[in-house]
Amino acid sequence: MTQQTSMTGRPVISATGLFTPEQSISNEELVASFNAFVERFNAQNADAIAAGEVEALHPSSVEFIEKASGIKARHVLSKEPILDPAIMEPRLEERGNDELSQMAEIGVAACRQALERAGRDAADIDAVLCAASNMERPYPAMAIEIQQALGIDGFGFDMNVACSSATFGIQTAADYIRAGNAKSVLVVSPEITSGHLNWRDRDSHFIFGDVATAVLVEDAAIAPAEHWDILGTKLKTVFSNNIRNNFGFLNRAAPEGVGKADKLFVQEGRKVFKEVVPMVAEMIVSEADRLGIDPQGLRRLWLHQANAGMNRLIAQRVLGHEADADESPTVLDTYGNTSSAGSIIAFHLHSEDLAEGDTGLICSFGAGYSAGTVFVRKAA
Ligand code: CO8
Repeated sequence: MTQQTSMTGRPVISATGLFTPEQSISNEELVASFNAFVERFNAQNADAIAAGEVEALHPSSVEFIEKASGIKARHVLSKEPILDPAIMEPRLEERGNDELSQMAEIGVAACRQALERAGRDAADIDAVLCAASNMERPYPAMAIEIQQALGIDGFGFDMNVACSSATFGIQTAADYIRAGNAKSVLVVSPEITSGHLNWRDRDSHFIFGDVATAVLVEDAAIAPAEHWDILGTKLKTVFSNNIRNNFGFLNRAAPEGVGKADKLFVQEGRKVFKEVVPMVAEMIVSEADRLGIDPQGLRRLWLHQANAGMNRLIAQRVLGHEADADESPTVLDTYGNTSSAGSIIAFHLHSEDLAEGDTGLICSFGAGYSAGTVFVRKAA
């Protein structure tokens, strides 16, 4: 699905917002907790392991995590229980129907910052799209709760495209503006990934972190002077079993599967790496070509934050040389993989220094597979 700017409205990014949980887990803390769990498991199952009936678990390592992924720490909403070898899950108290839900609360915080940065009042917003990997409940939609909390008169709905939710949300918002159906749309991505990460899985326990981002997409006609023109957006999905999460409302109809590992995040990380890098690099270059943009002239790439090695390879294929931290900034070291929020955090934290006329790319990729590109140019 590809759209070009129409005669009706010209979409721009007016501002972004970021909510970062106060608590953070370092690799050292994470590995100490994981290895305590492994020791406990192996001790408790010593006889079965010796008899060959149960496989011994292997310890994790700080060096492996940093070398394989570039991740050094991740923010979370609920640190203590995640690090408790007897729990290894977040604990977030159930909230009543009259209270803001967890996702709405952090989403609202990110939205408020985006509105403030744009000098925009909630009353001016037409729509809220909650675009994230997981929703706290099926209904009312998270977007409607966020809309209500902010006092927005209009409409909202949820959309889930895993790691690409935010870029899919930006294109959807841009399409409303191109079609003249809205002038100001909030795309909010509250990602509480700690809820669906298997903290007992050595292959993936280090990957994810919690965060919320917001992107205010508006018609250029009403946007603040300082904004980013959206030059073009493109979305792509290709089915893959290499990243799965089989959690869903029909699980109770198959009780034998409830609580199994496939109801959390599982992936074949190596295959994802090999298949997604060429797919995304090719997509970026061909979309740049369609828009008449020289990919090698891109001032900055705000890539999805899953793996430092993936980003190094993608940036090299797009720019034609090894990218430095200025050309392809990373937030993986402190945030980990925050699913759809990753490229938006990178944009939020590393875009103010660019000059008028500079062109850059926000790009997501992940489960589905799904990928999205948003080419932007600084207007002022
Ligand atoms: N400590 C020590 N050793 C380890 C560990 C560990 N923690 N884990 C694995 N090893 C070992 C393995 O056993 C293996 O040993 P051996 O060679 O003896 O078999 C060795 O290290 C190498 O393992 P891998 O081949 O798995 O390691 P890689 O170098 O491939 O690195 C990565 C693993 C980091 C996972 C890497 O493959 C990667 O990042 N791939 C890309 C993943 C990616 O982009 N995924 C996107 C998914 S995100 C997404 O779409 C969002 C979904 C929605 C989120 C939902 C919320 C949770």
